[in-house]
Amino acid sequence: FLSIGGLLWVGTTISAFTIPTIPSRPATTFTRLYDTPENFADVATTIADAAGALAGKTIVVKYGGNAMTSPELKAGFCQDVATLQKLGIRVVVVHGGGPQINSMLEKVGVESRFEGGMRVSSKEVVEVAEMVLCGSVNKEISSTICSAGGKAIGLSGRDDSLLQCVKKINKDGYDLGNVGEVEFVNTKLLNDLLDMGICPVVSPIGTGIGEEKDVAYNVNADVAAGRIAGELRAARALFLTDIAGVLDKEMKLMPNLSCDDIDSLIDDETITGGMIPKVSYATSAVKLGVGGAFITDGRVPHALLKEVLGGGASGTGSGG
Ligand code: X2W
Repeated sequence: FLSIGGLLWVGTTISAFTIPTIPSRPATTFTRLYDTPENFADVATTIADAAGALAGKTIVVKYGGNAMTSPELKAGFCQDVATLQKLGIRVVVVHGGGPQINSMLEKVGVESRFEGGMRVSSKEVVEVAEMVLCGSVNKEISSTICSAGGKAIGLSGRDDSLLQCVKKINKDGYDLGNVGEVEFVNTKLLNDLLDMGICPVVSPIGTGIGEEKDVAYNVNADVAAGRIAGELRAARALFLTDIAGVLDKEMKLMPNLSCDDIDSLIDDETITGGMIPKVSYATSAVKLGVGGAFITDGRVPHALLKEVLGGGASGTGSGG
């Protein structure tokens, strides 16, 4: 046969072929990974053990709006999700977007306020929340995970009745409007996607039940994540936020909390505002059988990977 450039001449047919090349990198810029950290073997072993323990298992990650502040953090988070997927860990992302909803409400001149960590939600507020969460925030996260080499699909809690809600009745008596309490989670949909190697990226807008099935509910993203983790009996629930973890009254981190500690910490106002739903629903997830729930500082670059593979929690953990 005759070979000219990239064409291989065989008999009467010409077919394209590629000449195998060995990729070369200039010695000055290329360092073998194992030449870099002195404790490479320790690092590799820690990562392998953590990944091995979670391979084939499900983790639910709440990605809060306050942890999405910079494009670098967002890209790092999505890259971490893709990396965990490559290691065979089944990842569900439940995102928030409180600050993003605030700025859109401001733009359109609609007022809103929070009570006990929940946004009081008129129909108008829910419309804006749905537009922001299911539109720009959700699609940006799912597409960035895909461009980082992962597989993700963005879903609203209204898609295939994923998050079925009733109106949340506030124990202090004020009307929260269309804020949803999640009654049922369509775990089959999530498990089917996970079985296909896809990461569901869920925005916390829920659907009503029965006669109310056309009603949209605004669900606090911590509530949605805690309920999803609990119903999936996930190995772990992680809440990425903009604080080091749960702090005591002297603003010192409480690294471990048991489910029994929570009520008294809320009653004596150590835990307040937006930390209340986070801690309460992390606790109920653990009570439903989730292996452990962790509240972590999402402002740390690659917080997710560090938390899952880094050999220990950095924020507040409960249950394992
Ligand atoms: C939240 C949903 C978004 C959310 C809201 O309207 O802000 C309720 O409070 P973060 O970023 O996790 O705070 N819904 C009822 O929870 O976002």
